[in-house]
Amino acid sequence: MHSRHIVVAACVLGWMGASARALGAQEVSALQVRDAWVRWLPGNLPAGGYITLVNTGDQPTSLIAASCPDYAQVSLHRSRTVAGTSQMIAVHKVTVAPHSSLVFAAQGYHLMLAHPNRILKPGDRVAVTLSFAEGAALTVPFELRPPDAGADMH
Ligand SMILES: [Cu+2]
Repeated sequence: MHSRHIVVAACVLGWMGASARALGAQEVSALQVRDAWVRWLPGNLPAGGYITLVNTGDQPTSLIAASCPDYAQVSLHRSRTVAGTSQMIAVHKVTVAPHSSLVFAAQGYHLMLAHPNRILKPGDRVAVTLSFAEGAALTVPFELRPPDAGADMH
């Protein structure tokens, strides 16, 4: 039923020559963001942001950028262990296959939130806008949790 809905939207678009924005909105409806939180660190240290992306659609979807008014810099990172040393590398996109979900923490992905623009503390919420390759964007509240919050804590 869901995929039929997408086809209908695409037909209307072709018909009316409407903007891609409507298509983006349709694709966002196939995408859910869950368990959005930030591991807050003291002393203005960069903080890691974690989400679970759920793609219920028939097409892959890719997160390509994130921004937040409360941090001057937000990047997509992936942690990995190389020769026994944990490293972070910048990634340009995080792709979620159709009908699957991606748990950021479990895959080593995180948003790196650096240079806070205001004093933040655990319990606060920040609004992060996630941008996808299809031209869609989604703004999601992230809850700030203390430094000892586990990655398995949803
Ligand atoms: Cu990082």
